Amino acid sequence: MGNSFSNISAFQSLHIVMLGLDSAGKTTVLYRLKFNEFVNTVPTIGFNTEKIKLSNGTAKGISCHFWDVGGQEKLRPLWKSYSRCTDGIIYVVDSVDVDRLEEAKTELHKVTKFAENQGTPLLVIANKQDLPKSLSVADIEKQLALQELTPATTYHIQPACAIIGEGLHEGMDKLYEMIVKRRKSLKQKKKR
Ligand SMILES: Nc1nc2c(ncn2[C@@H]2O[C@H](COP(=O)(O)OP(=O)(O)OP(=O)(O)O)[C@@H](O)[C@H]2O)c(=O)[nH]1
Ligand SMILES: [Mg+2]
Repeated sequence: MGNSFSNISAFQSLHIVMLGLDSAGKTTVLYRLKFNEFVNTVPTIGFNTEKIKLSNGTAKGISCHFWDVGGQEKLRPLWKSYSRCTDGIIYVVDSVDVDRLEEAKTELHKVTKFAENQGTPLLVIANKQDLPKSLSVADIEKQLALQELTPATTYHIQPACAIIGEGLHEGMDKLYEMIVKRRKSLKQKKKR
């Protein structure tokens, strides 16, 4: 019981919101995690929600309540209310959609600036790494200016392919670690 993750299993499910431009692969990630297989998607109008018990890695057995919100421009105003007071934010990026990386950056920085999202751990999924010409994680990190996010934002960027699920569990482990750390430091601050 001595490991640093044992505490959180007593928590109710983690509340995770998944955001990103349309066609980045959010819904593919969601159903890959849920069913452990590829599910063909259609563009999300509104949102999808699933309760998923993670089946791998250090976060194995942890229940997560995912909210996957559509990324089309007309739906982005919804992001604010869906991301409010979540335990973690997943931001999915299409690693070959170079022309829209600037747009992805603007939308991400907007989300992390909302007062309610201050300090919420962020997992950036650099998706579609199976495709030729996909940008490297280092390039995406730079183009999204992740190091310029509000100082309170802890983040991890994870290369992934949602089609086969590669990288998703590693990413979830990192997000989970960040959530545990944040909860611990909030608890300590309360004690003082
Ligand atoms: N090659 C490749 N295609 C992917 C990957 N992940 C998703 N896709 C494809 O990308 C397209 C869009 O995926 P979705 O999961 O529907 O994208 P979304 O982010 O949910 O889009 P919205 O619902 O419109 O916001 C689909 O054709 C997926 O099959 C991946 O890792 N590699
Ligand atoms: Mg979708």
